[in-house]
Amino acid sequence: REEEERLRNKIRADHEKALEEAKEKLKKSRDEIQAEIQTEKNKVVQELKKKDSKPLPPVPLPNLIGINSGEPADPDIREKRNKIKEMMKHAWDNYRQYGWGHNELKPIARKGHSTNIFGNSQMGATIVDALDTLYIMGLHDEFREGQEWIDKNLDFSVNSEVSVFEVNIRFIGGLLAAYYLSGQEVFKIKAVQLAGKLLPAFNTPTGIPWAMVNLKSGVGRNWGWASAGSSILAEFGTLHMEFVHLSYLTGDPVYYNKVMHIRKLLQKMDRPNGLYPNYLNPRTGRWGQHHTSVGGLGDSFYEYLLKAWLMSDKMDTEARKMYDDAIEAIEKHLIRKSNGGLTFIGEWKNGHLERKMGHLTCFAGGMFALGADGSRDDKAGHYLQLGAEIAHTCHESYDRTTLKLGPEAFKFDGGVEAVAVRQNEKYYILRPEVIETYWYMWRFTHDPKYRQWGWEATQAIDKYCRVSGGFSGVKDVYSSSPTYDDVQQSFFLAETLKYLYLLFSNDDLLPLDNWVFNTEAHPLPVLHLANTTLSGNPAYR
Ligand code: DMJ
Repeated sequence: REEEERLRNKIRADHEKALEEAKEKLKKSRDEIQAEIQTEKNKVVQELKKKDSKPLPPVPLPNLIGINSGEPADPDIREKRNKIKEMMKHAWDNYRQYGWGHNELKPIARKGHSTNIFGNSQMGATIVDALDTLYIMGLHDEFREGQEWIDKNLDFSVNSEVSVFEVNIRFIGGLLAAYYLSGQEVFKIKAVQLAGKLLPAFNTPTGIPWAMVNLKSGVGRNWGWASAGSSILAEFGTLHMEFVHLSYLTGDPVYYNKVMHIRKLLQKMDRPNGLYPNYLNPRTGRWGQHHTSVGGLGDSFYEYLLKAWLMSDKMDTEARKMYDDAIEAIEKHLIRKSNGGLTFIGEWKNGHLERKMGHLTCFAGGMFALGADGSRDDKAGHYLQLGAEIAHTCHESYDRTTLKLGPEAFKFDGGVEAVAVRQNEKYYILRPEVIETYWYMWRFTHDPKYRQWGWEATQAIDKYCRVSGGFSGVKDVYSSSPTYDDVQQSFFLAETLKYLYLLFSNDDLLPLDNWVFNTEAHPLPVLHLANTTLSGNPAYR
């Protein structure tokens, strides 16, 4: 009897569930239902492909040059480098004490901190992001502590919705760099596990991934704020380096195929004025709002085109061509000189140039310098000069503040030059981009002013952002009594302190002929792919 009753209840519940699901389906628009069907189809195709694809033969580890030392002979430079190492130790020790295992640290409240990009789970973002900086600084005990935590605690089978881009650049990039530097298998294993969890994000009608994915269910979606349900150029366009390395290390072409599919799709699309809009709808494959930026929402897409070429030992000429085309359009439409003679990169919004530059955009100085060699029509001198001009402008944006730290965005309009106008653009959150550009310019020119500017920034960070519980961002760089935002960003350890340290090291530490830095400053070795095929792409043959 009881059994019968149980069965009856189960049947009733199943029916109700099916009815609810049917009702939900009916609420959806035709487009949405079609998109879902297409997504399902794609999933099946992917599964079939997976079964068909034969694993590639294992490849030898690339030659890992310059992973230790870089000790400068000049005692003054050595002292500065030691100071930066001490700052790293202060940031790490406090995170270790008050935020261990959390994603980031609140240095004033002295507790853990997180944001929605990391989902709702404690994934130790600061540990993963900091590992390679600890390694090159010779902080080996700290490195080992981090490794132990990752080995025992870093678990991706969690019901947590994360940003595909952020997890890729910070976690996969961080783990891969830690693997290459230390040779410890655990980092490679974790990187591959995590990458597997990101793959469902690509199950969209176009293969352009969702911005977010739930690590457990694999369900993806886009940010609510993005134009017309779009995915973001700088997000789906900043996966290439890490995914190529994943295919290289595992022999599984699935990662490589995903990013090459994105590239091919972008290549086929019309671009207004030759510019890539920041928004692309993953259901329809159409551009969203025509907004182009070399700062937030666009930035690292351009960076990864150039770096795909460098990382392939300059074999991936398709990527280089896309970079050259994009940069030419950017120079034509977005780069201008202010009345005061400062070169800036504005933003294109629906046919109009906004004369505003973001702190994020300042990375482009380094990118232009890095791309100078090998540029079309042999314009190396021109691009190095452009890099120097952007570095100068960004330095001015620091120098024209009270704290000598740069604002989040600054204008070149109505008599204003390199200064933030709106209150909500006056903050500095320990970002690396300006220092990143100083470092690239230093490597390519050895002009001492870049070390001098880097040292100014170091002192300002130490004076205004250092608190007893770590380092914090500040809310207003024009105020002599700034308030803190109480966040020690993980990229401060991954990038800002690493680029500073490299700026005061010899060039034989992570030489640029052998290493390419991902957008979170995680160094990945150049791959000599001449004898390896990642998926039959002629660029790699
Ligand atoms: C970092 O996560 C990366 O550099 C990214 O490309 C842009 N934003 C932050 C640093 O500002």
